Amino acid sequence: MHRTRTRFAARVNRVATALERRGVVATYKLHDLALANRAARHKFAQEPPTLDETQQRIVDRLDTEGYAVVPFAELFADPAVWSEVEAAASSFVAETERGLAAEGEGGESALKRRQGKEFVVRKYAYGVQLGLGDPWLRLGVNRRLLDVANGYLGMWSKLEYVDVWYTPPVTQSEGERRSSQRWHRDFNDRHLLKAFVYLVDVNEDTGPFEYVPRSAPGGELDSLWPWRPLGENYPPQDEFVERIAGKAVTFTAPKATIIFCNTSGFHRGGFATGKPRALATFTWDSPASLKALSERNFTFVPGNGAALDPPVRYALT
Ligand SMILES: O=C(O)CCC(=O)C(=O)O
Repeated sequence: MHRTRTRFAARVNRVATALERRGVVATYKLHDLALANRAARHKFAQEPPTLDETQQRIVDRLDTEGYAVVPFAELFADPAVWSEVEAAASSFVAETERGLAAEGEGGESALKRRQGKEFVVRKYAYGVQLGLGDPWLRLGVNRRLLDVANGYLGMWSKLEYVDVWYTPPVTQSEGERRSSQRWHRDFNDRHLLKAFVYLVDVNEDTGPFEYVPRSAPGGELDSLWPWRPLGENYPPQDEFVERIAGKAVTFTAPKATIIFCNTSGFHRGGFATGKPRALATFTWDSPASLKALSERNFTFVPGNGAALDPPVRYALT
């Protein structure tokens, strides 16, 4: 009796989960084709960003390869922008290293980690309230970046994620790559752009980001374990490595480099073996993603009522 009931419950659960998955996929497709993304594309067509030569070069490269790399100073001519980023990065790194030292001595810390990705210490993780007084949020909607995101996605995008990550080198006992250190496609959206801003020099033993060019939807490698809403996004790693046969690019680069990437294509990173890695990361995606597939990691708290540029307001709300 107990076995029968248990089997029945498991079946109900499976059916419910399958129905729920189908609902999520249908909602995503509907918003992509007809509702939210259509409105976002219309806004973009009515008020497209004016890109300068550097921004246009980034968008063109994203269009063909799915990634683009640019020194921070090339996109932000005003050195004060980097100074502010550097100061905020130093205090996050110092705070994190104090917390890690305390943990090493058996003490407690307030460091933020996520289950399954404990190897990364995060400044914000999820559920944080941010206003434009926050330097990282301000950077995520700075028009130098936001206009690239919107120009590439061909719509007014949503800023979905903003955070700063510190990845200490793996210990001997951790050994193997886990989670996003393995090759995968991001689940969030097919209309997806991430930026990684390196806050330290990143070489082979600092856990560089890696990417397979042209593997995002629309690229010539998109049929390789293709992106699907709620699809299987971690392929068998051995087979994957055999099939991409040296096509991946490894982003070793100095501090103050920005890597833009459509991470619905294949990527991995953060497997630091020698030195800690620190970076800021931003995700812009389509409103359809927020309706069905993803969750923002922050809530925007408007400030003193100063008017925001329409694309900035759209990105934050
Ligand atoms: O940490 C990295 O370099 C990779 C991160 C990643 O896989 C992601 O943000 O989707």
